[in-house]
Amino acid sequence: MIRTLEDIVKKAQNQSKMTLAVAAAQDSDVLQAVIRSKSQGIIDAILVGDENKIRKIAREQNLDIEPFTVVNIPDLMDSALEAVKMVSAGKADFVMKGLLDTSILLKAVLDKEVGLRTNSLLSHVMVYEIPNYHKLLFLTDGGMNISPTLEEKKNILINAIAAAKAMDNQEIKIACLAAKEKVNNKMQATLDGDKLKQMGQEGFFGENVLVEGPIAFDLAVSKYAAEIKGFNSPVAGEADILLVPTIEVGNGIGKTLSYFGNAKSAGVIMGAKAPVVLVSRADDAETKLNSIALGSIIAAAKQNET
Ligand code: COD
Repeated sequence: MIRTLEDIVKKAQNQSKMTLAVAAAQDSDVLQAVIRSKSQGIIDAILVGDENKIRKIAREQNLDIEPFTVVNIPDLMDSALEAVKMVSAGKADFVMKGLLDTSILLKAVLDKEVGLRTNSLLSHVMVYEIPNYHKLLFLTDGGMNISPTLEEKKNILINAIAAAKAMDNQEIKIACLAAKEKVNNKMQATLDGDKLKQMGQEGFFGENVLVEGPIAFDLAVSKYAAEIKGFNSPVAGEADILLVPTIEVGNGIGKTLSYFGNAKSAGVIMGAKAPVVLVSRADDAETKLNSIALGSIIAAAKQNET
């Protein structure tokens, strides 16, 4: 069972090597992560972006980018479109964000001609290794869907379940977060959590998937808190996936885990033809390497589906 981000890296090392297309690769941490991923046998890569800047960073920081093809496209939108096009054309298996705004890359991914759209909703999944939690915690969606409807939350869960399954999770426990466990008509998160739980009970999300909701953060991750509050659920203190009601909640929980909880993380967009590695510019090279490993496992899993 995969319990740490290191296990994810090991799994990626033991599968067939995927090719990564990096959009706007002129970023020191991105280049370092790509070089380390290559030297650890996880990926091959194509660097799309401002070639002068890419080579200058490599020279100044003594980074060996010789193993990689560099495609010179300085314009950010064009570089995102080209990286995405490489995946659509089968020249690469997945795509990663370099030094550009998230929304630019997402627009390229959603491009009707060259993008990676499917009939599914695209959504962001983060995976956290937290020192005082006993397993990996998946958090969704703190990166793409701004204020999802119930229907969108259902699809966000389908994507997160696929990510957890690709990490070999056999039984998946989902907490639909809200501020309390009782339904309150004025709190949309409680209404949606209740409906998603019902759908889970009806088997909508498949076998071995338990959905709890509405449920507050403390009860989702702490059996002690659940016991004290008399809340009985197999998901209490055992959540694998946290579904958040809005992007701000997801972003806030994620950043809190990283900055105050010493969590390590990896992140990816699910639901497209191939995974999109979406990391924050402030993330270090290790987080970027973890995300590349996560993306490569999901890329391989998607290819095995077809
Ligand atoms: N999945 C599938 N299709 C989508 C999705 C999605 N999640 N979002 C939009 N689309 C499709 C729509 O159906 C439509 O056909 C087209 O894309 C454009 O839709 P718009 O006009 O609603 O979308 P955009 O292009 O204005 O914005 C889409 C973004 C994903 C860029 C937008 O939702 C966004 O900026 N999200 C927040 C990203 C962000 O800033 N994250 C910050 C933390 S990292």
